[in-house]
Amino acid sequence: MSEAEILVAKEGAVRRLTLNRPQRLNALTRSLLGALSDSLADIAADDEARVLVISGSGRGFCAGQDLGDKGAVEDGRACRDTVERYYNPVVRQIRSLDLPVIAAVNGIAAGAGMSLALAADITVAAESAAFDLAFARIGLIPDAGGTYTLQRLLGPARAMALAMLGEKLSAREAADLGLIWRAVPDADFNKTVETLSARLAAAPTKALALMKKAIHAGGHHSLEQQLALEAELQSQAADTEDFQEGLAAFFGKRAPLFKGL
Ligand code: T3D
Repeated sequence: MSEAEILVAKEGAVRRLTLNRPQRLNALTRSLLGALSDSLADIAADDEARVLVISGSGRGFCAGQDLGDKGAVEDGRACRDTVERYYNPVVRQIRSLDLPVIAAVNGIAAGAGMSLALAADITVAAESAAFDLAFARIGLIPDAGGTYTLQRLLGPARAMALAMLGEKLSAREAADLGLIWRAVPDADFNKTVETLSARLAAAPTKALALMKKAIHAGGHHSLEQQLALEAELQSQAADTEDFQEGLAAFFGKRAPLFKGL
C-alpha cells in the first residue's frame, strides 16, 4: 500500500498535517491537494481542534506544483482547472478556519509551497529553510494566493521585484522583511513549534478566530468599515465563556483557563 500523502496527527487540541512526498520535496499533486482539502474539512468540523500546524516530511516544506503531475500543468486549460479546483479551495479553507494555523516551514518552500506557507496565520521557519518564488523561472505567475499575500506582507515594490526576479530568500531574510513571523535556529525549531502550538491551543480560540477575521478584513476595508466590524466582532468575543473566564482570572489574580468556548 502506498504511504498517505498527508499525515494527520492529533495531540490534545493540536492538529498536525504533514505534506508527505519527501522524495519530491513534498511537491503538490492534485491527489495530495485533494487529501489536504479533505483533512482541512475534517479539522473545520472537529470541535476539539484549537490549533493546526502544517509542515513537510523530510528536508523540504513544499516545492510547489509537482511539474510531473500529468494533466495538471500541460497547458492553460489544465492549469486553470488545477488552480480553481485544487489550489483555491485549500487557500480558502486555511484562511477561513476558525482556529490559528501555523505553517512550520522546516525546509525549502517554493512556488505554490511558498504561497501555502504565507496563507497561514503564523509562519515560522527553521533558519536553514528558504522561500523561493520559483514561478518566473518556469514562465508562470505566483498563485495559491501569492499575489495577494506577498504585496500585503511586503508592500507592492518588494513583492513585484521578488516575483519578477524569481528570487530566493533565506528564512532570516524573510523574517527581516516581515514576510514571516520568525526564523529560528534549526536546533530550536521543533521545540519552538511545539511551544507555540501548545500556547495557542490554550488560548481563547473564539477570540483568536475573530481576530483572524478582523485582521484579514482590515486589508481591504476603509477605517469606518473596520471600526464597525470591530464593534460587531468584539461583541461576539465578549459573549464567549472564555471572556468571562478571562475577567474572573484577572480579578482572581490567577492564570486563566480558557476552554475555547
Ligand atoms: O497547474 C498549475 O496549477 C500550475 C501551478 C503552479 C504552481 C507552482 O508551484 S509553479 C512552481 C513549481 N515549483 C518549482 O518550479 C520548483 C522546482 N524545484 C526547484 O526549483 C528545486 O527543486 C528547489 C529549489 C525547490 C530545491 O532544490 P534542491 O537542489 O534542494 O532539490 P532538487 O534536487 O532540485 O529536488 C529534489 C527532488 O525533488 C528532485 O528529484 P530527483 O532528481 O531526486 O529525482 C527534483 O526533481 C524533485 N522536485 C523538486 N521540485 C519538484 C520536483 N519534482 C516535481 N515537481 C517539483 N516542483
